[in-house]
Amino acid sequence: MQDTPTSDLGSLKQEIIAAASAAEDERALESVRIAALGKKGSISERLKALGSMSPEERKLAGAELNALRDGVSLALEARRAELREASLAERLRSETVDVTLPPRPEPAGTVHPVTQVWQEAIAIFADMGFSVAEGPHIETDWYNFGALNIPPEHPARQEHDTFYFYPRPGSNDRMVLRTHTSPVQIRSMETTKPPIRIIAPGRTFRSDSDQTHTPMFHQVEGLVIDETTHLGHLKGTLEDFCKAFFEVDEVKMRFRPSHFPFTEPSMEVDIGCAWEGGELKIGGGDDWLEILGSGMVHPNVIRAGGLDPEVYQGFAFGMGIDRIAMLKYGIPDIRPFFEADLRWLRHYGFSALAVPSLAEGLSL
Ligand code: 2NL
Repeated sequence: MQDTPTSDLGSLKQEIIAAASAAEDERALESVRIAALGKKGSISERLKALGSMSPEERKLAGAELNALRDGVSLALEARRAELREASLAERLRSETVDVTLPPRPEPAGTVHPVTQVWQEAIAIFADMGFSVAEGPHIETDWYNFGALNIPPEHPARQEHDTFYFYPRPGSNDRMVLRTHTSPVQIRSMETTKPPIRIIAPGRTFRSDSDQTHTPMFHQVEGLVIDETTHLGHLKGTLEDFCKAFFEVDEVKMRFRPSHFPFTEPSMEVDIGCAWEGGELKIGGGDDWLEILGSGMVHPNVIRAGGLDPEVYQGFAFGMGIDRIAMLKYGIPDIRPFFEADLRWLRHYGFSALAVPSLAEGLSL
């Protein structure tokens, strides 16, 4: 019941504001706004009716209606802000994300023990200032044997120890699958002016197969060459390596005289160990485990690398990655290393997210 544009303005305002307060979301509130201020809204209709009034009446009624429109607009805007804040609060409450949950799906693969130990060795030697060097798997006779002071009649060169092959049928250019990573160090000597501090981790090949040998296996060799490098440096380096690798504070070591064509003198290195309750404990004890071979680089090998043995000397060492992986992680048989059995990999594998580092731990 609308007699004049300005009748019952007070209750109209109350009605609109009550409807705005009752609106539960922004869509409902928008309907309230349209019903009041839209083209055919209750306030708009009254503003239109001003046209049929006398100028004096219109002046008074216009001021009243404008005040009503402004008041209602402010009230609607305030309610809109209130609803917006409430809906944001509700989203923040209901859409929480627990960032501490593990990723999904669960990681499926594991890091192979060979890869793990390979990376552990790199982490340890890199920390001592060594660089990593790599080279080809297919080598010439010279880089694999000749340059290493291994004479033509040496048993290692025999057909039953070494894989020989001819890249082209009927050709004389016989090649070998490298039997150790030493060729990598020879190549480094040729291209690097001392001081040289490198390790060469990689695949190696020998025609051999039983419980402890596979035709393909992995080695890491090290080479240090400078003008005054001596046996004390060799012993200190290898002692630090053993402590870091086996993650023990003290390790009993024995340097046993041996023979390699490429080193003079040559030593095999044993570490103390003990069997306790069916488990191998490394570091102390009355038993010995051979873990690597080492020595001072033979002058003939320094010369073969293009350096003057009257000026330069150094040490070298080599160890089997697969073998020290078996020792450190208690793996009894080498053959499953290369059988790709998922059950074995799940049992002996490592988390891909735990990258070995001296700061965070080698094997967490
Ligand atoms: C072992 C013994 C060894 C080397 C490897 C080497 C390399 C160059 C010069 C001299 Cl370029 N030596 N390597 C030296 C001593 C021992 O390996 O029993 N490996 C499993």
